[in-house]
Amino acid sequence: VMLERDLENAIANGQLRLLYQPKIDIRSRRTVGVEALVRWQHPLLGTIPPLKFIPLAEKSGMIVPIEQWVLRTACMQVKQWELEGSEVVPVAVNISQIHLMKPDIYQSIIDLLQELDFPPSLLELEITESAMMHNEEHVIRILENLKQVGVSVSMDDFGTGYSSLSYLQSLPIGCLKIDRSFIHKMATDSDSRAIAEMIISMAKQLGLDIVAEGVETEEQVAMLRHLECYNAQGYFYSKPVPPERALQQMTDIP
Ligand code: G
Ligand code: G
Ligand code: MN
Ligand code: NA
Repeated sequence: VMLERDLENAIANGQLRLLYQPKIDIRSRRTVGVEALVRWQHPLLGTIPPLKFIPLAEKSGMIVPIEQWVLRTACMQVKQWELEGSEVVPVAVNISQIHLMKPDIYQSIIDLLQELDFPPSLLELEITESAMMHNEEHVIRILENLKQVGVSVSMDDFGTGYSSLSYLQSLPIGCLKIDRSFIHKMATDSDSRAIAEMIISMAKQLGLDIVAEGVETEEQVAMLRHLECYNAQGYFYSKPVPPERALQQMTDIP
């Protein structure tokens, strides 16, 4: 309860910050996008990870203002990086199911993009497979509207949510992110490798981009290359880092 009250003031008190994890093209090793990940700097408890406070925020409804803050901050950061001489790459923001279900989510994103004069094509939303499976009509309508204006949507943690193939086909998404559990076990477990392989070939058939999550080893990179999955995210390349470090990674020639 105390933590919940603290969370209500976290935005106003400037206690939230964003880290950015690059998405890498494994062929060129260049950053092709970044994912914004929120952290809560609690004055007494130190850094509280999202796995602890996101569920709390979802229960209290605080998740909506938090993710609005994340969206605004991430878009402003991209403009800032551009001012600092970086090539711009799209920024991805995680959107929770609670937020996705808000009737006005589309309009609030449009309003923000207009206010910041931010190119919609540089914003990507990551929505978990399970979050997309509630109120399918609403989800499809929102995603279609977003696609119309150029905001792209990725399905996060794909492979863990049991969505049907026909639903997947009906969703206007641009990208599947293969859940890191499959990538983690890929080298040692032939079933996980088979699942990853199947997801990759299915994504290709459906014309979807694909990102492998949680890539930690050279061996996994080699397997992904063999499967012709060229986008990866994970500790092998970089953990989530502060904006200055992310800028460095984007401007470094690998
Ligand atoms: O960064 P870290 O590995 O600690 O993130 C843990 C989980 O928290 C991940 O599943 C990530 O998607 C989620 N997360 C991070 N930032 C946000 C956010 O702004 N909104 C939502 N819904 N989830 C987030
Ligand atoms: O659920 P989502 O994909 O949004 O979670 C992203 C989080 O996953 C990141 O914030 C990060 O902390 C975590 N993560 C990123 N790369 C790796 C990795 O290589 N290994 C593990 N175990 N976790 C990772
Ligand atoms: Mn994500
Ligand atoms: Na994920």
